[in-house]
Amino acid sequence: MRPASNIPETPQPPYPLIQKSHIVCGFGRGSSELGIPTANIPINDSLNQLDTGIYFGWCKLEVNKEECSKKVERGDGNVVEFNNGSELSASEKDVLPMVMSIGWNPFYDNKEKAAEVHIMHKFQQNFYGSLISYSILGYIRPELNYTTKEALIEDINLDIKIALDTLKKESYANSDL
Ligand code: ADP
Ligand code: RBF
Ligand code: MG
Repeated sequence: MRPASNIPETPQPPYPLIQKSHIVCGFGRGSSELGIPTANIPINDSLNQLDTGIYFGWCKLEVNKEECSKKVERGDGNVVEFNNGSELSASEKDVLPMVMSIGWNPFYDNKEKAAEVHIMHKFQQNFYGSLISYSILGYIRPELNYTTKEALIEDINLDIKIALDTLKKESYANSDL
């Protein structure tokens, strides 16, 4: 059973936590297995200091002009071409709501810690290699294990609802991005 999320009326320190990173590829499981794509972010010192679990906030994508186009073999064996965000439309570069998972994905028993952002927006194309600025505004719950994939998907959808409901509030509207 997931614990209740006691989200305060306004963001409390250490939030907002603002960072910028580039997007890497993982196993490709988010979209193919769960139908919930996640933009994976390399773990750094400050992400490592956070409790593992599910967070929410805002993010903003940006073309990564420094990066040249490359093809990378993803964890599932598929080769993905990095477009570095060059295909993003103007509205896809707006500030968008997100949920973020940091940890070991107990359901998949990952050997490496991962940080992944699901953006609540339907994108026309992937954006591997682009830059992402994000502002974490709160914590929803710890990572859990599940007996079925459907139960994991259901909980992720509840996280998305909690995030969107909270981000509607005036006190959570400012992304600082
Ligand atoms: P991976 O394991 O490589 O992260 P995913 O299946 O999780 O594979 O897919 C992630 C990729 O899908 C992201 O890097 C991004 O380019 C793209 N993508 C498309 N829509 C979204 C979305 N709404 N949120 C996050 N990433 C998305
Ligand atoms: N994986 C887990 O094993 N347990 C979880 O409780 C869990 N919660 C998640 C919540 C959200 C909002 C998101 C975006 C992902 C979550 N994941 C969780 C990670 C999920 O397993 C991962 O995104 C896929 O394996 C694709 O990498
Ligand atoms: Mg992913």
